[in-house]
Amino acid sequence: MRKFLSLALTGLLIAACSQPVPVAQDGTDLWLAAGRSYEDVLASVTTGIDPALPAEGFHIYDASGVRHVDAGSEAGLRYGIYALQRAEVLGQAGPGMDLQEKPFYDLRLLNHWDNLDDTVERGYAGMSMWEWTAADIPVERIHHYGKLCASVGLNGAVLNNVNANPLVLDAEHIARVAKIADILRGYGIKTYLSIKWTSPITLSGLKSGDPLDPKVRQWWKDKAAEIYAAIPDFGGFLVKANSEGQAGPQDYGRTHADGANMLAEAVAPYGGIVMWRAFVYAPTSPDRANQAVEEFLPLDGQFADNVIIQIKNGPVDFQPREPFSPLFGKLKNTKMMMEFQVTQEYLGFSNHLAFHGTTWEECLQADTYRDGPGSTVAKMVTGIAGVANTGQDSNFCGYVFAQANWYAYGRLAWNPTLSAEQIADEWVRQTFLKPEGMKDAAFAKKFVEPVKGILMASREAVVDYEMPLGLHHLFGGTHYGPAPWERLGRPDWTPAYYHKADSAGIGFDRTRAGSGNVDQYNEPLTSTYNDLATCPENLLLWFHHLPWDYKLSSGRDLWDEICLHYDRGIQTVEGFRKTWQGLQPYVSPALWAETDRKLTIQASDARWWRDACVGYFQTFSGRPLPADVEPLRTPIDSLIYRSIQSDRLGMPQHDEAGDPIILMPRRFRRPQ
Ligand code: GCW
Repeated sequence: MRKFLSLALTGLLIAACSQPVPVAQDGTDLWLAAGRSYEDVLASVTTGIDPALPAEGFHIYDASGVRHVDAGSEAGLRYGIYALQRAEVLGQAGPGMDLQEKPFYDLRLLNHWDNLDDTVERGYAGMSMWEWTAADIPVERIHHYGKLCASVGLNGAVLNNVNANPLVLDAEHIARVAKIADILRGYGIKTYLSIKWTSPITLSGLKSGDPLDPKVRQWWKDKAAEIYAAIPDFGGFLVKANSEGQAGPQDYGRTHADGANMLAEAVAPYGGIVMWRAFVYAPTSPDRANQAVEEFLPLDGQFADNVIIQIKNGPVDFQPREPFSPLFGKLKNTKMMMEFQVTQEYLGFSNHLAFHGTTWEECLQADTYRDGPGSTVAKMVTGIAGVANTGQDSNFCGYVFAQANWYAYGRLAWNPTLSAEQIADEWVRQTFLKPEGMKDAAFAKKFVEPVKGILMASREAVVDYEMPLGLHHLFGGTHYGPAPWERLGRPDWTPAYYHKADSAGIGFDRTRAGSGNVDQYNEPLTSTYNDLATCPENLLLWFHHLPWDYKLSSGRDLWDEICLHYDRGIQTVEGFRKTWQGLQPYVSPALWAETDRKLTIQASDARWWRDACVGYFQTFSGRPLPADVEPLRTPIDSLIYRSIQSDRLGMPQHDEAGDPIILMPRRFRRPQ
């Protein structure tokens, strides 16, 4: 008996000892958490600058038992060392390693929508990471940011919001920006600024902003000289003009080309560029999705060489799913640049787990057919920008899984042909430390694979519970929660403009019989989208207005299918929660608890979305929910016209249980 007991105890002890012990981490290292430090990797190799290599390219190889990293420049060398560090973590740096790379795009930028009062437009990770209002710049954080950008190959940062404050160009701010640029330069990052069109008027009292007025032209030339005196390698300007109330050349009867070329002339002597945004739309247009092509196609070929048109991935505005912007397939004699949104303005802020690797892969790989088959969006653009999700939070992004989008963006900017799955794999292995006492293979199987599974399914889950089958822009004012009922105010800012639900059906008719948006695409896409038989189902209601009983490929009615998608979104997030519960033994308690809370919120928000959208659309369809979906949690009468309580900075509030704190409609609220 005694012998049996001692054997059993030994067994228990062995079992206890082989339990993985999670390593404590708080997410502040982001994806540089695992592996050797940059300095250690650098010290362990022989480096050399080889002018024959591309400027930002590198070559890692072994010769006579020595590991070499050669590069075309200091920046290339840095990328090479980080590539080696990553390869080590991924187990791809064994003897005989031979890796030669160069970036696909020369321009790989982050756009910070940071305001000079330190608020961040669509920022969900605290106030501006540049700390504009503080006495001095946050040196340490900027170094950290520089390392993170360099580690994924990003080489440019626009520091301020496209809704720009003219004061960013006054002497005091230029001096401050120069200090930031001095740090970023050390990481191969160029500094850029967004400008306000009316700056000459506000800053120097000029009477006009007419781009053909010699005084205005001279003002910008002088301003460029002043900036370049302080920042010799300044990158140039990003411009939002004649868009959402911002002034622009059209106010003076001039074109986008007149405006962009004037600025281009001012920065050209210094090698600067102008990134001119194509995000323009007027409330009077019957289809917002048509307007970029309508405004920019007639100007094709009229832009100066150092102007690049920056185009959002979709024709409306960073929705959970949009087709690619047709402009990518139309401009032939104008440089184009991609604008992705890393910050999750429409995908649950920093509360929802929504990995954009798949969103961007879908867009970059889409075929525009501009120059025949194989004219992918990735090949049409010559640069890439991502609206950053960074803030003062110690982990930069609000929480650990939001960092995956910064990482994915950087990796795709370096190589747009990488797969989302590979990027997800890399990010998980670099970000989460393997528990002590756990074998690599066990970690891969028990942790990396399931987390990768969550990442890969996450964006589609958001599409399902927010706006499936091509529905879009069903948001309330803050762009967090659902408000399909909203129809007051500027029409193209209301959900009703986009879903067009009525008793006959739902969806935006962009066919030839409708807004004609399909004609902005090249064949065969025009026909594919126009024809119901070939239109991809995930874009069905983007391009078509269909009756509730329209039969889908599943054999089910549209109404049932809509309900099933919303339900699937909820169930997928419930699946993420369950998976995450099971991963607790492998993750730092801090990171585990943070993500657990976020997933709880996400699951509750998913139900709120479903209740609001299905409940509201049901008032038109008049049909019951299909039998196999979860019943609505809250009846539509208790949700309609209601929104979530938000804090001063617009961050949504949830209660202890993770449920959204829903406010009574304004007119029902008691007077204070
Ligand atoms: O997505 C919309 C946002 C605005 C933003 C604008 C833009 C910076 O809601 O906050 O303004 O697009 O991209 O200019």
